[in-house]
Amino acid sequence: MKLCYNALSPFVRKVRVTAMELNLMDKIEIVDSDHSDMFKGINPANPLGKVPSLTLENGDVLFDSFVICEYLDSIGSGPSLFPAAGPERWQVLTLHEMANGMTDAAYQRRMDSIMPAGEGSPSWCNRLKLSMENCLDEMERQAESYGDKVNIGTIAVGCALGYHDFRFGDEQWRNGRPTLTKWYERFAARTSMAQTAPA
Ligand SMILES: N[C@@H](CCC(=O)N[C@@H](CS)C(=O)NCC(=O)O)C(=O)O
Repeated sequence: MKLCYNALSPFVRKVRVTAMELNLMDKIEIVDSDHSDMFKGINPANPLGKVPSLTLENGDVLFDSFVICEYLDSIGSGPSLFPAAGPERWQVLTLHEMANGMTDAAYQRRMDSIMPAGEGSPSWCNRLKLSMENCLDEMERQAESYGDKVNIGTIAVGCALGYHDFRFGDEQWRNGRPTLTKWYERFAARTSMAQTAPA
């Protein structure tokens, strides 16, 4: 399988963490994305122009990161990262969606900051920042319940916080969020997280 990839993308990171937790990395070939023209998109295999995408042996192309993670879960060894049924499934998928949405808001803010002069929107970026802060507050309320769970929800939270540190480290999300801080310290030390951290 070929994973179209970018070393700094938090969405690609989520896929790599998932693949490592499921012992699948040796079945995945990494293909670099195309950065020749960011305005045409960085991945020709995906009509949206985004990474990640996963090209299967039969030529089928999967995206986005959530679909790829669920596919990997269906073929991996190791405990499933997607609860099969019942309330736990919906809790984990909703947690994934919150963390992924926070990552998406952070990514949009980052893109806005590198747009040509005059093309950004400070008021829209403030809205995105508020959404990120609300998600962090909700994560702080929930963090006790994350415990040592490794599932697609907690992986997405780990990648969201890692991306926050990477792009918005000066905003210091740890301030006033001791439970989340403690949880993240442990989670970020997992081999899958440590080996995929953006440099
Ligand atoms: N919802 C998508 C988001 C993917 C995404 O936004 N990827 C960014 C990199 S972090 C990208 O490829 N951006 C390039 C572009 O939009 O041209 C997913 O979960 O895979």
